[in-house]
Amino acid sequence: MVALTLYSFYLKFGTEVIFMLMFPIIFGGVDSPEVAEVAAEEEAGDPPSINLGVLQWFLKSRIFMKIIKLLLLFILLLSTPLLAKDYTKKKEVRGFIDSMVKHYHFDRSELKRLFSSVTYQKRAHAIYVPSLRPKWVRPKNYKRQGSWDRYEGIFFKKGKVSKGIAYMHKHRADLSRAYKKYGVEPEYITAIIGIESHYGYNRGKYLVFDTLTTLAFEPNRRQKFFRSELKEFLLMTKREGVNPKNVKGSYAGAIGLGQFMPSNYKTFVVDFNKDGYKQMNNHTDAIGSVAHYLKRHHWRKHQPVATRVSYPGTRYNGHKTGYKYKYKRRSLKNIVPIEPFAYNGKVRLIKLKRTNYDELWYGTHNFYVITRYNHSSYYAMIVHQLAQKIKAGYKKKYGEVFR
Ligand SMILES: [Ca+2]
Repeated sequence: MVALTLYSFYLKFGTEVIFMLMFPIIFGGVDSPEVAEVAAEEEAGDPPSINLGVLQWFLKSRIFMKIIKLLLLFILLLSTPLLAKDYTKKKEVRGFIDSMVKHYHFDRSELKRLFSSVTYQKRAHAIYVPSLRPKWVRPKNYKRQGSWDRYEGIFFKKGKVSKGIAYMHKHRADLSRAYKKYGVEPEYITAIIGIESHYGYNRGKYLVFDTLTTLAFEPNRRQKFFRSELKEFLLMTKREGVNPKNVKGSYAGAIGLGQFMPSNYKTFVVDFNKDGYKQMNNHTDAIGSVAHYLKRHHWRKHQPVATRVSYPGTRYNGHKTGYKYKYKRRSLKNIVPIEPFAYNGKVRLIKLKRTNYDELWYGTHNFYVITRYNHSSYYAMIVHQLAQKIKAGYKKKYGEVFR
């Protein structure tokens, strides 16, 4: 009866609503402490002797709740394939499949099977289609902050530094080997893995295939890019012998400890543990790959990344700031490093907006190299500052920092 009602409801309103309604029931909402307590009491005591009482007892009992849960779970299982969308109905997808078969010798029926059951990824789609995003409501005691204060707050929480020190110590053999081979200092490799995946604790829970298919075939401004990423992803899974439906990543399709997009896989991921596979989910491979990536973007060993500078006033509105513009140091009048800074190359001016003032920094060539990982000055600065904090903490805890 319940099943039938729910099923007709499902036909009318679709699976999302049903799932939302059923979620708390199936996954424990009903077993709140209060309910569990009542159920336990009911089980412990004798059932009431009059008939109506027996019925009430049954309705409140755990057996009844279990039956309900099983029923609901059964319906959910039935409707799961219906949650997925058949992308082979789209002409463009059929064209894509044709091309993968023709140019890269994929098995047509295998691809058809993959594309016939894809869960549309709304969160990924909303990145590129603003109208799909939930409207942001300013919280009641919202504090207006500088953009850097906010950014820093996001990345420096949750034990980022202490976990980084532990990570660097645990993986010191691989980090040292990567340093010797690629010349990238261990604390920078560690910091990137820390920012990208929280040292591997958060590699993303979204199916990469579903995400990339959504972004490649639902209307948005970066469809072309994501079609190419989807192609590279399928090629990667073929090369590495993995099931495309088993790879998880971020809500934008980035994979593993270093969050590489599929197109970066072929060129930059290295088999650093020499087991024959390039795996960004393996710590050794990821450490080697992050170092390799920076090296290939011309990281210079032993050179600084950034230093804080002083300037007259509290807000900087002089030269253009950001990683794209570089200057000879002597052309920057009244801008002076706060600490001694042994670097003769051109510098970028990096402005960090605080609530009441701007911080100004010099960014070097290596600072620019970090922006090749993620095209943002704030990103490169957070990597730099995290690396420096990890290095200082490591030194304090273990004595000298290894190379
Ligand atoms: Ca490997």
